[in-house]
Amino acid sequence: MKALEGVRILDMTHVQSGPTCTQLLAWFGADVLKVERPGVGDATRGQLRDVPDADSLYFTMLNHNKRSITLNTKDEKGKEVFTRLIKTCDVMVENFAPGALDRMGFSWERIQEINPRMIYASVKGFGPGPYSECKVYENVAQCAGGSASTTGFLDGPPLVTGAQIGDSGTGLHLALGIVTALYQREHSGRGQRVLASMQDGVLNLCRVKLRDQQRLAHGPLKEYSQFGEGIPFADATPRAGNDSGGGQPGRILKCKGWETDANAYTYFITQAAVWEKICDVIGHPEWKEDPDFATPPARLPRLNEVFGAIEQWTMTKTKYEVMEICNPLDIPVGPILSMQELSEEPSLRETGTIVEVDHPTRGKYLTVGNPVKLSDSPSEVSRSPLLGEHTGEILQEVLGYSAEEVSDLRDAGAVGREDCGST
Ligand code: CAO
Repeated sequence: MKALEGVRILDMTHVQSGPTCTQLLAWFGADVLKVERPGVGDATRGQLRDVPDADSLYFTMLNHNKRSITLNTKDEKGKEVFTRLIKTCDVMVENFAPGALDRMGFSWERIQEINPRMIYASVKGFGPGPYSECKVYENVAQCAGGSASTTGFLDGPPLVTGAQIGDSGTGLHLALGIVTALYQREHSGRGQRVLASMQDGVLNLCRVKLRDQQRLAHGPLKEYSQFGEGIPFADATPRAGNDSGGGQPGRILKCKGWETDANAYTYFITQAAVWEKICDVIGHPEWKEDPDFATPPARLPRLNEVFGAIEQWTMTKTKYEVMEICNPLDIPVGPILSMQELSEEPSLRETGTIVEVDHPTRGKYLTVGNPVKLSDSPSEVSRSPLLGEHTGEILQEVLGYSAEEVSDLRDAGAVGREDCGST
């Protein structure tokens, strides 16, 4: 048994945020039925293609362990099929532009009429308010959720981060909302509406910056490098480069080979508890007793000097040597790992965090597996479905249509011709 076995998901998601959520639910064992427009499908199937005529990595890496049915939900016969899917499923997930499901004729009220136990979960760019009707993509969410204004260097423009905190981050939030609603349904017997907005999701992940916004009212942020550099703080939480966000100052420092290797760097944290060991390692044992360096408050105005000295040491070592020396001493450091290094890391393959998948039209490729490991519900990654691959199977086995009825639906254009399958 998988944790979510028996839970059936009506997956109306596309692009990244919604598909991340339903992929997670599929990894936990839910039966995810991905509904796609006949002949078109999720737009990401054709975006950033690297292999001609094969589903893109963008699509495959977000849609593992799902079944695909092509269905025109704007066609009258298609709507009948869609209604039967709503009756049969436990959860419906969508991330269309605001109002798309209502325009199809499936408002929350209508969905409740069809299936009062249905959990109807949505990702939207913004929650209720002035921007609720806006279409939103990843970087817009990063900007609107506070991430961009607090990322980058003080003397540079706002920056977006490569981590997809707006899309995949909100997908994670939504998945939590869905399983929580499923749990409540055990007691209430009723479904409910679940909304995760991308702005809310990003802001939730940026909460330490909202913390700092309020601390600013009580004085400068002493752990920010600009404090030691004598640069006054303005009214809003500033960009802090690679400064550590917590109370233990840290920075990215050069390592041996940095001149030619873009990732020959380490993150180094001067945790107070191991300060004396750091002094010994970097060859400054005198700092242990020096009142200018011996205590965390004394060091805060001198972080440039402190990290300058540590970098003189890290530049004599590779990022892996820094790790090997510091780890046994409990000094928190971390190498800057490239995607190439991560994809070749054996331990990540062993845990299923990175897996190789075979696909009938594109061949073998790497993807991330489930980042959340359950001891009683291990996740196996199976390839993403071809467009409409399971249309016939879902219509007959899940919804109980006869082979003849399936042919009629196909001839009427309510479902796609891609399916073939058992029909
Ligand atoms: N049959 C018939 N019609 C279908 C269908 C089906 N199976 N599936 C989708 N459609 C229709 C929808 O009904 C909608 O039609 P209308 O505009 O006439 O109502 C249309 O296809 C697609 O809707 P969309 O506006 O959502 O698509 P888009 O490409 O223009 O916008 C996006 C994409 C992501 C900007 C928008 O969906 C959005 O803002 N979503 C919410 C926020 C979000 O999730 N963003 C993250 C995306 S990942 O970066």
